[in-house]
Amino acid sequence: MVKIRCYIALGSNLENPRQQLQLALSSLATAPKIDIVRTSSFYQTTPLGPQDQPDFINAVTQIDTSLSATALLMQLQTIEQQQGRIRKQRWGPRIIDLDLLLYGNMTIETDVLTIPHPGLIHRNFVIEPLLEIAPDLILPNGHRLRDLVAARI
Ligand code: ROI
Repeated sequence: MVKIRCYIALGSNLENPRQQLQLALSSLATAPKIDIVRTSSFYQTTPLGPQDQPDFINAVTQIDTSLSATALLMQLQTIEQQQGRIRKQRWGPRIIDLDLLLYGNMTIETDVLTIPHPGLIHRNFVIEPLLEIAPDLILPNGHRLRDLVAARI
């Protein structure tokens, strides 16, 4: 079976964020057709957006999956819902956020999914854990993430 290497960003700043990340990781580990390869350290980060909310805990995990990108996205949303996340308030605090960053070497643009995730190269709370577990990562556009970050003004 063909397995696609993917990266998922995890973030939480409500209701014991470290525990929320652990719970999401164990749900991923037991989900069908998903193998966790490695997971970054947990990072405590100041909120991007409104500052009147708790610090976040962020991490990135690398998985291999035989799920389609859409099926994987649905699985991530199921896990978010299991952990009591109601709806995505933009810029607001959240119990758990699971963002699909990369799906193999593919570029995807549909109504529900943009891959690579548009926030990927702009958000330090994603870049730092991602480079920890994949220091030589090459993006679908052929650029090395590390080089893009180094060139950023
Ligand atoms: N800020 C940080 N530091 N980490 C996040 O995961 C995060 N997620 C968000 C917003 C509210 C934009 N800010 C964040 O959705």
